Order: sequence, then structure tokens, then C-alpha cells
Amino acid sequence: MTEKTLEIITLLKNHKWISGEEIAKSLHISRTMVWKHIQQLKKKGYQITATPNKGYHLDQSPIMVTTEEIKQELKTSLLGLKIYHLSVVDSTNNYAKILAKNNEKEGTIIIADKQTGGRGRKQRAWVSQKGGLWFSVLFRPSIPPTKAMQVTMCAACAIAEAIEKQTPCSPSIKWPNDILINKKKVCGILTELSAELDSINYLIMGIGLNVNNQLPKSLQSIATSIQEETDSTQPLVPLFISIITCLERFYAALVKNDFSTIRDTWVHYSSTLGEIVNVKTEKEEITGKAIGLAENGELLLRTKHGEKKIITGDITYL
Ligand code: BT5
Repeated sequence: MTEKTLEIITLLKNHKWISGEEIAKSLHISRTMVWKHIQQLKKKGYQITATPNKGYHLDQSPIMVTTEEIKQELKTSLLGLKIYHLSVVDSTNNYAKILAKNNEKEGTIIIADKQTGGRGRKQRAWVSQKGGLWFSVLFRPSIPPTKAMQVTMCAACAIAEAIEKQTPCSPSIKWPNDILINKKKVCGILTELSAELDSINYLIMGIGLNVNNQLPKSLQSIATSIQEETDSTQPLVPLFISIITCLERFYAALVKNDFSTIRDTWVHYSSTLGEIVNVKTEKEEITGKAIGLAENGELLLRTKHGEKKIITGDITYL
């Protein structure tokens, strides 16, 4: 996309209607050139109405993200300074891992329109058709591996806050890594780590958010999308920008050793605390009341046999 095309997108976004003449004047190009740029935008998926006397109106941005539009609107100083946008990939986490091993800098983001081998935790499949936000962020945090979970919590807080800001939905966080809307999963986070005993080489944070994508029947009782919840198509770029902007703020707090901001936000959005839950871990299945978070984000359960600290597991609300 050329700079002029990007300027036209900005003009269209800032005006309800704008005439070809006004665009031409503002960009110092001919009206024929304006028309050509508009045709290019339409080919890229921008839905634009042209009406005599009124001019052009942007009905809808493309269903997929465009890196140019992201770059134009993202005002972060660490995350997303470099973005790889792929139309299809097995898993953005796999791609990010290869980049990380090749010394890619912290903050780089890999985003894909579609994943053919999207993964959840424990190699579970993550359905990632076109229309959703599937991306990974590369971090190189100077924190011990035991605190890695705090980075996942930053992401959960950022996603919940962004959904609340950008949509009419009320998201909640289900420990450890799910974002729910109306009790159904709308987003999952997969954090993968390469670490030594006391330091992290790199941390890949994979985020999968159902936005305008269709979900298979098999998932419909447990999963939802923003489109389904709002009955309307949601533009991907503003949501993405909002997530990254919030994530950068929470991550900056974490790096400064200010975990309390993250913890407070997490607790604010939590649908887990106070609930009676069943937790399945690798070793056991425990039932108890979720009474709080421990120092590094572990779940504290009050059980028949006393208090237990759960590092990771799958929970069900009883
Ligand atoms: C997660 O795992 O929730 C982490 C999902 C992370 C996906 C992102 S997308 C970008 C990046 N690249 C990747 O390859 N992965 C990351 P877990 O808690 O294990 O949940 C997995 C379970 O969620 C599955 O077993 C299904 O039951 C369910 N599921 C699968 N696809 C889903 C979807 N699109 N929406 C909601 N639930 C889904």
C-alpha cells in the first residue's frame, strides 16, 4: 500500500463523507488518481460507498488486518515495532520460535489470517479460521522463569481491557488463561518459554481471539466470538491495536517490578475467585474454593485438606 492510499484511509476514517475533490486537494493528486486509489482499497477488502454529491464513505475496513493500517495507528514503543503478517501459517507460535532462535528482538509480533496447526496447551488443537485474531508476541523479560506466568496475566488483563474498551461486551478472566464472555471462551493464551534455571531466553505469547470467525459446531457450547456476542462484524485492527497498547502498559509495569497493577486488574476481571472449582492438574483432581492468587499468579484453593497452591491446570466451575 502506498503512502497516499494510507492517507486516503485516514481521511475516510475521519470523515463521514468526503468528496473526491477534497481528497484530491488534500493529497495534491488528481481526482482520477483518487479514484484509482479507491479501487485499490476496494480490492484489499475496504468496503467504500461512492455517492454523487456526497463523495466517499468507508462502510467497513477489511475483515483481515493489514500491516500498513496497524503501523499507521500503533503508537507503542516496544511491542509491534516489527510485525510479520502471514496469510497462512501452521502456528504463529512456531514461526515466532524460529525468529526468536535467530535473535529476533523483543516486541516483534507475528500475526496470521489463518492457522492450519493452531495449538492450545498440552498440544490441544486451537481452531483458527479466517476472521479471528491469531498472533504471537516475542518477549525477552529479565525475570526468573518462575514468574513467567505473570506475563500471561499481563496478556489476560490487556485482552479483557481491550474487549471492554472496543466492544459492548463484558469480558471476564478464567484462571489461568481464558477470557470468557457470557461464560463462553472467546480467547485463549499459550505462553511458551525457552529458559535456563534462573533466566528466560525468550517467551512467546500466543493469543487467539475469536472475532468474526466461525466456530465449529463441536465448540459452540463452550466457545463464542465477538461477532456472535454483538451480532455485528467487528473491525480487527482497532481491537488488535488496543490489545497491544494495553499489553505494553502492563508489561512495562511488570518489568518495573510493579505486579500489583496487574494483579488488581486481573482480580477485577476474574470470574474464578470466590467460585467452587474443580481443578485437573497433571497429577490430580482437586475440588475447592478459589480464594486468591499467590505471589506469582498461582491459584489458591481452600480444600477439605487445607489450602493448596495450583501452578497450572484446567478448571471447571461447579
Ligand atoms: C488455549 O489453550 O486456550 C491457548 C490457545 C492459544 C491460541 C493461540 S492462536 C496464536 C498462537 N498460535 C498458536 O498455535 N496458539 C496461539 P487451552 O487452554 O489448552 O484450550 C484449548 C481448548 O480450547 C481446545 O481443546 C478446545 O476445547 C478449545 N478451543 C479450540 N479452539 C477454540 C477456539 N477458537 N475458541 C474457543 N475455544 C477453542
